[in-house]
Amino acid sequence: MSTQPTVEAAVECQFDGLVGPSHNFAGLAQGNLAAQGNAGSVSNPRAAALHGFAKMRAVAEAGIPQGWLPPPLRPDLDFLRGLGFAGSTAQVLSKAAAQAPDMLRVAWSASAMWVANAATVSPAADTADGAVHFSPANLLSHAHRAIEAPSRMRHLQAIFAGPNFRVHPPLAAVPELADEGAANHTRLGSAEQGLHLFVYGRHGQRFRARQTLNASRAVARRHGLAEERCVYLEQSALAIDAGVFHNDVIAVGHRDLHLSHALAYSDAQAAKEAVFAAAASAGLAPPRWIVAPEQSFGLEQAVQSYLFNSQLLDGPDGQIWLLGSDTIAEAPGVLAWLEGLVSEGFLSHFRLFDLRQSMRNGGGPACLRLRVPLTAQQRAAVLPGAWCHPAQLDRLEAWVRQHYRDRLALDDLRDPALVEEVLQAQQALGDILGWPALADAL
Ligand code: SUG
Repeated sequence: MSTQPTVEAAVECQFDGLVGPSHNFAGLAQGNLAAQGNAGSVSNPRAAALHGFAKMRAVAEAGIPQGWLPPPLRPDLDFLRGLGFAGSTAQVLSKAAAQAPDMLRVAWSASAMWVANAATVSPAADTADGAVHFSPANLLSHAHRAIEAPSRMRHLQAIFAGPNFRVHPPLAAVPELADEGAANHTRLGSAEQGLHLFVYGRHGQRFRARQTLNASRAVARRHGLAEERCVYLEQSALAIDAGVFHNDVIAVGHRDLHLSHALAYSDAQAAKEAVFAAAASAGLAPPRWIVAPEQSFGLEQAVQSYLFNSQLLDGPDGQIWLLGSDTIAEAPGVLAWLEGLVSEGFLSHFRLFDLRQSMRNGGGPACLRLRVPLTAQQRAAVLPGAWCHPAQLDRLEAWVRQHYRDRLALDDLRDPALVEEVLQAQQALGDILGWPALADAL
């Protein structure tokens, strides 16, 4: 169903992924140096979730509409049963642990917390039918991420229901259409007019690219974006090999500001020219395109600090501020460059947060949020429980303190008691969200 294009300006809302109770370090993500380096270490799901709330609270307190997206129920027992592990839950877990321990870890992964990979979102102002479009990512590059797609689609359908929204199915799960969602997409421009930067990759020498050009083009097409407003940029294979598994590890943009490292794109000059040409033909002002030169810091420091995985947010003064990971403070060259952005007036200020539980799996501030531009009318149509007003955040925090462990080792994943614990938590979470079907919606 379509609505007339709206003239009311949308505000960019932030929807953060709630860290699931089975947050663990399984080393499943190829090309993600942090995840690989921390494989097998003991995680703290409770701290991970509480870190996330501190970030959400700060954003909400800054006057930015903040929402949350629930984790899917883990383990994905249907996935394990589909692999031929039969019997009771305890039997499925023990057989999988003995015969396919990697698949047991896949089934338990809490990777859905990184909702920048949940979907690509297009605001109503940019779509042909005037609806807000969502394409859940098929996350085909990894089994532990691909199993997120069906539940993600159902969660989005429940939270963004009705004629204002159009939630598509994920693209077909074939390698040619591998799609990792908004982590490889940036919208520049104003609330009324946007330019869409889609970034795809080619395999590096060391690591595979995760996003295909075909997928990006298909998402733009099915969302009804004007062709001349879409630019397709190739990620540099050098960056992929240095641990830039998604483009949001090396570039970030908001409104008219785009920050990237000199080695982000395969041809930096051509990328800039393509964006400027598209802006000119769309009648948009050229963006402020700021590139960190290699002399300031290299790819290694960019990846370790996760500077470009920061959130760029609107301040009350109309200026943009940056919310980053506190690992930035450990990289002097990166910090100095960031301070330069403030002194030169590109940013009003920055704030750094401890997100180390997520960071140890390669997920920074920007990975943890999905940007959804919404008008007031569209915001009113969102499932109310998905908004983070202070009382809702208090409820969620109390829920985490009641249900989450502060220590999870990979060995715990064979424990049937954990399955029961997580199921109870999910049932309670469905009530908090106002969508009791959550616990059944695998
Ligand atoms: O897909 N880590 C995620 C991190 C995703 C970060 N998202 C963005 N950059 N937008 C990934 O690599 C680690 C799970 C593990 O290894 O157990 C993981 O999946």
